[in-house]
Amino acid sequence: MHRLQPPPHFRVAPHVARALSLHMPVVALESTVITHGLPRPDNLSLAHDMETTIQNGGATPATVGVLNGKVIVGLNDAELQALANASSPRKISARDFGPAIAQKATGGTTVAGTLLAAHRAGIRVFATGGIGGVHRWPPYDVSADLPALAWHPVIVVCAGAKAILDLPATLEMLETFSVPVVGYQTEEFPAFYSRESGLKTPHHAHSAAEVADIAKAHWALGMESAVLVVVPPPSSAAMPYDEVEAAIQQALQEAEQRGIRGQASTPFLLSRVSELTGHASLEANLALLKNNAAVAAQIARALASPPANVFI
Ligand code: PSU
Ligand code: MN
Repeated sequence: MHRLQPPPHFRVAPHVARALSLHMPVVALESTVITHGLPRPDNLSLAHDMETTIQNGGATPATVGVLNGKVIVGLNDAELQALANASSPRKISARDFGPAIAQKATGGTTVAGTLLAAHRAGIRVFATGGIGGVHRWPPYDVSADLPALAWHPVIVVCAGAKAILDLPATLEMLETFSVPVVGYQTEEFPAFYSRESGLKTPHHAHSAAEVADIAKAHWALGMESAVLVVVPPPSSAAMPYDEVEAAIQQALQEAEQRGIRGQASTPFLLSRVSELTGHASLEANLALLKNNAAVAAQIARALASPPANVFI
């Protein structure tokens, strides 16, 4: 694995840089979920819980975020707190880094933004809740997460794409971008809050080691795309598909009436669905984020470990 020189304005935390230089397992985490996805104080406690889960799983967490124009890979506790409590933080996708750096802004990085930062820092595994994708309406609103998955060779562990999206169209576009979608111990493409969606995953894996083998084989071909690992939300917190879908339909209608579009769309829809489901979806969101962190730590360890017949 070649070592990359991080771009100017990047700050890779010393413990993360050390883990990377020793080829120890590292898992990147996004921060739009902290700044825009979850209400306070759940946002900060969730950020800590994900980091602890990754540490307990034997890997080093590296939460990515932008503070005063610095792209930080591996936010420390004080920095996480500053981000969680920032007033009007930006939602920073790939296109937003340049302006945020130049204007010394603060914000949470989306899946697309975190993928870019992880790739530049040399991190190969990233855990998130759900990726962005093709919106149901307007259908030309396609998240920058999708092309970012085409460009950055990172294993992304998620619970599928966010249920508010057009899931069949999102899966099609992942195929267009040559991103393998691997069901983790499932053949069903999960619908974020629900274990079922009625859609199948094109591939599946039984173990973290199998995911690592798939990614190594994919990248050995010279492919530059991500490997998307989809993990169903834990049964204890998952919601029935029909119940979520009813709330989504209503949230979509309200978004249209209120003219909510573009960057504001995903945060609005997710928080409205959370209100409409009596916060059951918030519970599911928190549970799946922690579960994805645990799976990502296992995958990072499998990816870091040398083959069994190699002695060092
Ligand atoms: N999780 C949430 N809320 C969010 C997001 C995640 O609970 O807002 C973010 C993710 O970071 C994802 C982004 O990358 O939403 C997608 O937004 P858009 O559809 O605008 O690309
Ligand atoms: Mn969008």
